[in-house]
Amino acid sequence: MKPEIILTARGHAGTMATLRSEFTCHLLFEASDEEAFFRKHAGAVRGLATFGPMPVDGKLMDELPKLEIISNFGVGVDAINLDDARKRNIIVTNTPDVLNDCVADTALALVLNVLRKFPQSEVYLRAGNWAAKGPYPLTTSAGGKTLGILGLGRIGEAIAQRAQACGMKIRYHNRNRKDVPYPYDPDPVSLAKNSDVLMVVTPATAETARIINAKVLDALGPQGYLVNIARGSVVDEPVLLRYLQEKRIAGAGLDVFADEPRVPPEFFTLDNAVLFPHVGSATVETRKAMGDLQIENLRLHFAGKPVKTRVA
Ligand code: 8YV
Repeated sequence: MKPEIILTARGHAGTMATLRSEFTCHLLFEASDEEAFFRKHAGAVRGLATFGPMPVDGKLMDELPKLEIISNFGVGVDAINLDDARKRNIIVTNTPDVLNDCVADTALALVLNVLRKFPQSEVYLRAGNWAAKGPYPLTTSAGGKTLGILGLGRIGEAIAQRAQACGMKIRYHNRNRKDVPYPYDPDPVSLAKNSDVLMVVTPATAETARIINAKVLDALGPQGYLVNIARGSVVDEPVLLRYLQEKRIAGAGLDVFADEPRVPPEFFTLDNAVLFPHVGSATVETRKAMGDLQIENLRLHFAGKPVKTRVA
């Protein structure tokens, strides 16, 4: 008998095929009547494969009395209430490490694109402006600038390596100082003050909600840039929008937003922002590796073995 699991959203084709071959999968995202869906499957479901921002809280866990494991596709588990899971002895797993390089590539791309305005310069060329109006205006170099990393974990370290290859200097702030060769700042405001580009990599938790606020943006200042590849919730988005409109910071590179996939349309008219549709880990290779790890955790658990990447 294959263990029964619920899938909250559609994974990529390979992940879906493997999940379906090893487990009896119930597809929540295809259910037209969620109540009826839960009535039908709740009694037998032992696992939840989660994808994306759908909240998984105690209420949902209580609807699934046999739930043993929540296996998330992605490193960020902010959509899952970890306290509620812990209280119910439900294991939560995620997919760390396999996405570090890809997300760090995206972070560096945002730094370069926002400083050098490559996307805007391409639009300029395609509009025929090069020949008509002359060269694209000069932009800002990355080399020699300081990148302040808020949340120097495994992804942050991969970003630091790449940024150093571009000649950038690194500083950081974490709750606890680390044994790394980079200068430490005791809080986000000091980090912003000492940085040309503030890179937000910190996980989204109750403590980090809107940690990037007016004070931090004031410290970053009119020559400073913000890059966010973490979660939209760590930034006070309306304040950021206003600071970009009023040029109170120089620019922003954003891969994440507060209410994805909805992005406030006021962002679309900004010349000093580069906006990506949450593509941090979105390559075929990385998404496959993430799916494989998500499945491996389910497989190990249902074989009675310890999972590979349990969330602490
Ligand atoms: C994915 C992510 O876009 O790992 C994460 O936390 O944000 C991304 O890699 C997301 O998990 C897709 O569901």
